[in-house]
Amino acid sequence: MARLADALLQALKDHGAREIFGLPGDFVLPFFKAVEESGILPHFTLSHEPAVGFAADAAARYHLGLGVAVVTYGAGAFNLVNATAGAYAERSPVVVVSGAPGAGERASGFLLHHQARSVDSQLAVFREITCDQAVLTNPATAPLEIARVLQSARERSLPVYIEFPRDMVAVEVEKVPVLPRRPADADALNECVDEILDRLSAARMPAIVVDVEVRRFGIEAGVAGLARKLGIPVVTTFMGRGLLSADPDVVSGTYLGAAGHPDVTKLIDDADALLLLGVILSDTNFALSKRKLDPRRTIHAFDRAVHIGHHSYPNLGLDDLVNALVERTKPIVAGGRNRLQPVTNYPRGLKADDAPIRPSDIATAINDLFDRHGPMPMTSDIGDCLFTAMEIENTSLAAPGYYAGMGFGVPGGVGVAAATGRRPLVLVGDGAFQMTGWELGNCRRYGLDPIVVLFNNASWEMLRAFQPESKFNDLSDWNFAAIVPSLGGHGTRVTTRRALANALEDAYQRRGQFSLIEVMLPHGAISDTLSRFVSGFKAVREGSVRK
Ligand code: S1T
Ligand code: MG
Repeated sequence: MARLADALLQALKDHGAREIFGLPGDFVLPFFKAVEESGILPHFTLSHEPAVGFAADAAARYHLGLGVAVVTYGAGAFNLVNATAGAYAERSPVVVVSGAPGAGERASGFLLHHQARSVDSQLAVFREITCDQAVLTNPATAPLEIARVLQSARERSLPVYIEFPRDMVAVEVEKVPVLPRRPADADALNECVDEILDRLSAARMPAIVVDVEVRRFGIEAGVAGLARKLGIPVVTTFMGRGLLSADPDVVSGTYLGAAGHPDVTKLIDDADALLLLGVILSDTNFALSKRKLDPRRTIHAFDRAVHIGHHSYPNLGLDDLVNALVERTKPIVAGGRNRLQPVTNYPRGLKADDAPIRPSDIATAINDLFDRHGPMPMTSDIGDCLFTAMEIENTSLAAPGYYAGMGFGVPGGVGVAAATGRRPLVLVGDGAFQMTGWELGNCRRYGLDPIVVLFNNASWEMLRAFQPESKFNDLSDWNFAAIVPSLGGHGTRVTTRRALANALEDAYQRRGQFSLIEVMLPHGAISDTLSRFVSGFKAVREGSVRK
């Protein structure tokens, strides 16, 4: 027997959580006390709940365990809705633990502070954006409910919701078990593998596309091995950028349709069989395709199902599928078909002169930095910084490439630093920095020293690219580098390529405090990738409006 709070914390740890991100409030104070005093998991508090959610999400994306976000009822949890929605969209297993009113308060007859409509409005909202929920009101059933919910998070790699009434913290409960993994049906798996291998071997120009589920289920090495055995090239989606970064020999690049490297686009658009592993079929991933995805040439494994042509295999985990494919595939023999071809060349050798900085100069400078010192884990916000990231070598990256919600980059980087002990490089635009950049002030407390590259164009430039006539996209110059010392960091504002290269090297050498490099971009300067993406997107949109 243990107190429910300790049982939950131990269960989180047993299911792969490594740390807790949170922001307390009165409804969750007793649970937070248990977090602090039990020491079962280390905890990090941040300044605003969206950042708590982004940090937990990015931590999970990096360490492949569970991310945990602990917040108070109502005002806290509703602030976490957008980050949880993003985690759902991008398949990140974040466990939301929210404090809640106790049984006595519920029956008091008063409206409770932080209550929106009914006491259970919050639960109703989170039902929509999590894959499983538990409200811990019954000590007899709580352990099994927690076990089920945490298993759902792991099995589906999606967020879950646990509501913890504040009068339940000290009730005694049984230990929370770890439920056994549900194995795939062996016959179904065999038949599915046969069918996939038949289709791939009959194809002349097959290709593999990978997206985030491949990472979430820890099978990047398996997929790389499969690609080598089959001799089939691998391409990541936009959302899947950074996958298989340890296996550069198998990754041809990132598919961006009309906005991407033409050879990579050709590999996918001309393929006569496509194996889509863990791929989110979203507009950001596929809207710029010349060809619609044809079910007859597509094998799509996603969300525990495999769709081949016009039929489906339910309840097949992606990890089971890939492991079985690897096991059943014979390595290609010398002289056999091997179409592996890393085709993308990333820019290197920045000319360190007094010319103004363009976004692709930042990519070049970062490639040079990584060549000198080895790659750093990256997070990026949405904005031209993420399109510029496509010009950086395929290194590990966490970014909202599908959901496209701003504000992820900085708190995501703080989360990665806290959770992994590694030093991240964060890419962020000035608009997104206005949302969550403040969170850098928490680095000092925890001894974190990320490097932040801020793309300051004094503009919502991505919006301007879509709608150039609107003046509301002009932002003012906040002079972010000057704010940074008061947050405990080191700030440098750079306007030339020489200063950029120097600032990156200095930041790399400076340990013990965060560094912010505020890169001043000339008016209207956008990356080539974003420019191609916007014209492609407009063409698709106009085409579909006309239809
Ligand atoms: N609010 C939130 C939370 N997420 C969003 N994606 C948006 C609004 C809409 C939006 C964009 S891109 C963008 C906005 C406001 C401008 C981003 O500005 P900044 O960070 O400075 O980057 P850059 O100047 O490189 O564009 C999306 C995609 O619709
Ligand atoms: Mg901007």
